[in-house]
Amino acid sequence: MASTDISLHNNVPIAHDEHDHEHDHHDQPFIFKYIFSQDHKVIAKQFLISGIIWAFIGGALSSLFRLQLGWPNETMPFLEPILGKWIEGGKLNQEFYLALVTMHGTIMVFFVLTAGLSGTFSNFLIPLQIGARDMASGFLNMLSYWFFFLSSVIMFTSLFLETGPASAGWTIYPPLSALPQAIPGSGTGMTMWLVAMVFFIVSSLLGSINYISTIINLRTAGMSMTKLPLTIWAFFLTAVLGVLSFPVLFSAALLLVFDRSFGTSFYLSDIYVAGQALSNTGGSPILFQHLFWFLGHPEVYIVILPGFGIVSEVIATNARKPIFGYRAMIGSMLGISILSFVVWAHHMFVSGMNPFLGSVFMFLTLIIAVPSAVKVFNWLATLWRGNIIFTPAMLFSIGFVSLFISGGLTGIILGNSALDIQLHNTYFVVAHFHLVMGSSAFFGMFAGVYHWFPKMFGRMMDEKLGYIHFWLTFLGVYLVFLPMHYVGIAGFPRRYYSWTAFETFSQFADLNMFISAAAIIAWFAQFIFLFNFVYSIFRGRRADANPWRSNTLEWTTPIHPGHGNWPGAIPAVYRWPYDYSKPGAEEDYIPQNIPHSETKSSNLSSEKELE
Ligand code: HEM
Ligand SMILES: [Cu+2]
Repeated sequence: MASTDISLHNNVPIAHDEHDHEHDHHDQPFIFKYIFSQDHKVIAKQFLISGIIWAFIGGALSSLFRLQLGWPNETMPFLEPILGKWIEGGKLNQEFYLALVTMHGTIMVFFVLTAGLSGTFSNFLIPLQIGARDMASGFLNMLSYWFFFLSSVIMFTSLFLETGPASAGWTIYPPLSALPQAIPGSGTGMTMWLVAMVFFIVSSLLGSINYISTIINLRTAGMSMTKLPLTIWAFFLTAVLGVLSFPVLFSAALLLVFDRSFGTSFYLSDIYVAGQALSNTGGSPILFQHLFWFLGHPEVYIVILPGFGIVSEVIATNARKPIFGYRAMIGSMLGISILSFVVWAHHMFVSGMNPFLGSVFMFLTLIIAVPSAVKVFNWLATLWRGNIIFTPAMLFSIGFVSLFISGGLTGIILGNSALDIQLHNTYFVVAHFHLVMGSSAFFGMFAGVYHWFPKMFGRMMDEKLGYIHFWLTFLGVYLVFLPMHYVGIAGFPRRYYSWTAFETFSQFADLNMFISAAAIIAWFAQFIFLFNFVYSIFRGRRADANPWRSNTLEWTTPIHPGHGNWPGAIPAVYRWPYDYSKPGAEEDYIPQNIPHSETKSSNLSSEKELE
């Protein structure tokens, strides 16, 4: 706890705490140092490793359903030893197919791209980049991870249920999710999904509250909000979105539990199951859709905002240029965050809502394109005539921008309520959100791992393997998701186990096979990353203190920072984080902790306040 106390006074340089920290660090038994640790850096690694494990599980599930979609007439007896009764006679069970897509979506959106991404980088970077000893509450931070772990265990266990895991899609729309008798996956699997999600929300809220209070209260001397790296702004807004929207999912889930277990009818009315009328009246499944998407849309930005931050940082550092439009970047993130709360019904254009209401949501949705475009132009302008260093992190960041553009464009199409009537629930939507959310958020995460690996583990990841990983993944995701637009426009529906019964879709047999093959290859390419990650932790080249010649504070810590981050006083901050290639400067970067008095020749007239 010592670190937490000290961090509260972090503006006062305290020299004597160095000893305390080192002491603290070495004396702790293994279980407190690595398992129930309160050190934000250890917790970040816990989130990262859990996220990586979940990503491989989520990827494996998608490879399974892509096998079914790509080769619908084949039998796959080689999977029987793994899947048992779910693939009897080599034919994938139809209900299990639904479970696969449900669990794939849930795992990827919540466990990988929310917990794995925010959990890792908010935890790791917030104290290090704002100059704090740790999070505002190391204890709540630890709880946040362990609630996530508990949630993971429950969700994972549900994969092994006799009746299968939840199967109503990651959006768990009732009535399918509300009636345990509807399909096997609506039974215990759905209950466990809901319980797991409740713990997940607790974890997310504990994390977010901590991130917000840390950023507001624990910034080092001189670190004003307008000197923050964009990563921190992004993590801050992500946490605010989480705090405001996850409670709504919580209440939606709670009402669903009531409908399932206590005979209420919040979401149910006039239902017939197998010819029998149920007694529920008065509820509305549309209510659930409103509640779900009130979280669901901000959630997609919870997933992408950390990527915005990471990529801005990596691009500026590796283009050796100040980020273009720093304030516009903050403003656009703010704008996107606010707008993300008023567009949710674009997921419900075909739910029978009043077309007038639809046009309001359409208008608000399309406005998001403006701040999104501001961001894209700013990244491109930062790259423009930069002295670009193509590290793997930089490639993944540029890949992020590319995927964000490609996926964002189709958002503008889907945002038109009239066009969405044709496209809703087709592969066009699947293509849209996999490019803009799935793939680009993953690219942001990869960029972050490659870039901050030296700070996390004191060693470098292998560059060559990084390049191979990047190119296979980059080509892979485009080969997978571009063709999906095409089949989607033709009306190919999502979440269908088998399409062979529809004559009109038989023309897409080859394309489906192609998509599946590309998807499976892209999944295997991730093992290159896994190998590089694990190998480099133990055998990677040793990193020096600031391998990317970056300006932010984390690189002023020792190569292996102890609990408390800086052995001596916390550095003060004098300038913004993007002083790259300043005319007149001796080197092409000036870290944030260098006073203006030391860089007289490169100071601009606007930076008059020299100490
Ligand atoms: C210019 C910005 C964007 C616009 C105008 C837009 C618009 C839309 C619309 C209208 C839909 C509903 C389509 C339908 O179901 O028929 C949709 C679906 C979706 N979008 Fe976007 N989008 C944008 C950016 C994003 C971003 C940045 C993300 C995530 C990072 C994202 C993630 C999703 C997801 C996950 C879905 C589908 C969810 C589901 O049905 O399972 N979108 N988008
Ligand atoms: Cu949305």
